[in-house]
Amino acid sequence: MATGATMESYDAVIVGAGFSGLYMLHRLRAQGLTARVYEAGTGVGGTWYWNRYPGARVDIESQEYSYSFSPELDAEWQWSERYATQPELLRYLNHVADRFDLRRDIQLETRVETARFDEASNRWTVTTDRGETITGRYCVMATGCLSVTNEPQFPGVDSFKGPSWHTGRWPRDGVDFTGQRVGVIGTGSSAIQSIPLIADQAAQVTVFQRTPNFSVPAHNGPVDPAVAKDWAENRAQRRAEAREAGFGIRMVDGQEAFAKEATPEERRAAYEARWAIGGFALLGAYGDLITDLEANATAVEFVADKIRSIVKDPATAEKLVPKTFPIGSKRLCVDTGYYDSFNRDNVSLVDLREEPIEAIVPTGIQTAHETYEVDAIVYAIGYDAMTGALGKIDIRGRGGATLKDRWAGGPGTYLGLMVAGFPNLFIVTGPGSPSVLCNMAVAIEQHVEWISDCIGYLSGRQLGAIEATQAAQDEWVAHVNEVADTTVYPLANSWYIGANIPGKPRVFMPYIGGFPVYRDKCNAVAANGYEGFTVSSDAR
Ligand code: NA7
Repeated sequence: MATGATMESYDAVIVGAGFSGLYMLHRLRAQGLTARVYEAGTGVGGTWYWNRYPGARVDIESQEYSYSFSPELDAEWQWSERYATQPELLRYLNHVADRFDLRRDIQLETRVETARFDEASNRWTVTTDRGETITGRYCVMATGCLSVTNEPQFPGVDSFKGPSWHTGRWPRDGVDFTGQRVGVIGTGSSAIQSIPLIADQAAQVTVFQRTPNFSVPAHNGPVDPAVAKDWAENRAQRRAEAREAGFGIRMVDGQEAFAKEATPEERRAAYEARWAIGGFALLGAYGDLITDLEANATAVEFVADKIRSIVKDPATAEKLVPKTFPIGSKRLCVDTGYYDSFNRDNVSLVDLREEPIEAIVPTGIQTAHETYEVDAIVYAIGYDAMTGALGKIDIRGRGGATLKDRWAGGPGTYLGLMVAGFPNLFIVTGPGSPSVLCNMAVAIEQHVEWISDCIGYLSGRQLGAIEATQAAQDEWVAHVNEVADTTVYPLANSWYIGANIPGKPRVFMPYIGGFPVYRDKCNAVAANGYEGFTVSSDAR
């Protein structure tokens, strides 16, 4: 592995070797371009490399949460479960890296520290924590939406005498909780997936909940042979259906029917049917659930009743019922036995609204009411989402302007793909694109293909740089907000609006106009000679 002061140049530097970076490398190489990928982990896989906590699995059906670009890859890979586990997803991404011979252009255990645009050469100079300096005509940030952990800031956090882990930085060899008293802080998707499994092992689990979340059953299990057969026979069609669905997920494809127009009996039947299917299906029950608060409230009531019927202790059940935000406005959690965990003798719930955490002390977690003694702490407290990873790199564009300063009031992009003042810098699933509100596999493929086509367009015409215009960017940002405001999404204090990170500007980051609408817009922009961008040759 190359270390020390080198100065290599490539067509593209790609940051990150997860779902995005792997496909980006594959596409650019297929175009005859040279690329270098830097990856901080000791292996490829991104999200699925880092998130090894018990129960970590995808919340979209495995068949759909995978690359579609290679029919051969699709045909040879068999998913074992309806919702693949983290180890299986990591095996898949490693298989992709091997199958397409990607590893020779990926440098692991290397973190990119700076990226600077040189206006004279129209190239990016990138430096790493290993002391390397390389240049690339293009720089692609494939850094992930949920890759920078929200670190615990509680007073005394370092004083705890036992082990503690963030779910997003789980040890490779796993953790044995046998006989231990475990405190889990947070009740997002990571906590909801891991609590039932930790409870299977530990002597006692105390769950510290600041805000209850909506969770629906996964009904996970081995892939139904009929589903596998259907996919094998109709794969192209199924993939096309996912790409035409608003969220890039077939089961949440928009319904014509509206909850507000249905009778209570019809609604109950529709919700029951979708609860029985499991996963995000519930949100697809009616077309007005994410746009109309009254309609949304009918689904809230349905799930609240489910929680009350599953959790035997009424006081605990009531604490678990979300009351402060519409269903779906924070990412719906998909669980296996979460609510039922609270019927176990060894699981208890602490409501942080009643007794906030005051400090972490050597023996445990101290709230306003008491000190809960634990042997281990699991911080399931989420991520600095969507902009966190970009904020960790010192990115400087035209005139030496930093991305950090440009985004001080919230991230501005054109189509989530590029930022005015930062020529030739591409972001995969950046803020302002459907990203986390879409099946990430679908969103990533579309972005990678758009970016590689754009790079092909530029190199085919000997053009040196592409840059979003400020006017196009401003218009897009306004549109992203305008669309968000037609939905219930902005009503939640979610990581979609940066509410989980103290001091982060509150801006609704993903684009909720629907994947097909967004894709068509991106395609039209490209077809019109990259409308909203300026393209220029080197000789200026
Ligand atoms: P999330 O969804 O951001 O959940 C984090 C949880 O941690 C959530 O319940 C937070 O409560 C809680 N939290 C965060 N900070 C604190 C502090 N300081 N004190 C107490 N509780 C806190 O992250 P996940 O990892 O579960 O899931 C991320 C995504 O991964 C998920 O949406 C899927 O897409 C997969 P809050 O709600 O902010 O009150």
